[in-house]
Amino acid sequence: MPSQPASAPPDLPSSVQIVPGEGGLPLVRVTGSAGSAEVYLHGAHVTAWAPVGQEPVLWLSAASRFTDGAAIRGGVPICFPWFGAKAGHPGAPAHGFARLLDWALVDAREERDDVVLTLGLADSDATRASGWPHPFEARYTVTIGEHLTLALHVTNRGREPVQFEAALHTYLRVRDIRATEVAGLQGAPFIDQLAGPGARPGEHSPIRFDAETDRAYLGTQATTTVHDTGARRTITVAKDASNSTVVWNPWIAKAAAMADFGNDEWTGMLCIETCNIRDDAVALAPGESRTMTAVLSVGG
Ligand code: TA6
Repeated sequence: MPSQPASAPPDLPSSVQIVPGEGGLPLVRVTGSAGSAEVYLHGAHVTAWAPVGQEPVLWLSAASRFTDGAAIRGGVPICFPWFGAKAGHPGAPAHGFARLLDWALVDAREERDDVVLTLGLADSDATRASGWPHPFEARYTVTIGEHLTLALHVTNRGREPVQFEAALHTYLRVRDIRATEVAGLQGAPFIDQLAGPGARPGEHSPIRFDAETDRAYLGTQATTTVHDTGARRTITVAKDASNSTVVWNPWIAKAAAMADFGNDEWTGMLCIETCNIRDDAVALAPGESRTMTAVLSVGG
């Protein structure tokens, strides 16, 4: 998909550099006093984050593509303005166009121990060509430090009401998914995306993994805690203005079926996705905005 017109990058603080990344794609490299990160303008895609003193928190496939028209495999893909396949548009890209387009770096600044990047995307011939004709403006604020805060702010710039889905499709690194437990979603009903429509009743125990797992929890604002027992650490994903959480691990067969996913990489990752999808899709009146936020933290 053609890129958005590049805008002049802002003045950059010394903690921020724009360098050629994988595939020659522009990469914003952040080395802050409390944490470091890498963000590609392609998809406004955060591909790495680590608080100072911590192992990397995000997972990135060694087989990922870094080319126009393809999503980076890992990090935090932005799924917008739809999640999964676009109903009635078999040719539309899965998970929307936001992760396939170049975003503009609108601002970069230091705020105490954090570095705050703001990236922007607006409607264009490319977005309208994907079967979503709506004027919009998106701002994505990435705050890098002891925590990683991701805030997706969408404004309806059209004269008609609009409805959209959004997901911060976060790939977390874990030592071994088979020794990992997810707490916080107990009791929340979920749709098992592998078993077709219809919500399953909530479960009373934390989630453990022994097969491909693809669950959409709807109507929940809960913080999710990943207990990575192999690494003896926890990763929490708190959220604001998000009513859905997706939990996904492809396991063996699905991993082997993806060209941009190493056959053995499934053991080292888990997606905890901060979303508004399906019944939780967002409706905006003309001129109205909504911000969905995820906050990632690492604990002992
Ligand atoms: O969020 C889970 C999911 O919808 C899975 O069904 C799987 O398709 C995954 O997203 C990855 O999708 P992608 O289009 O990035 O390959």
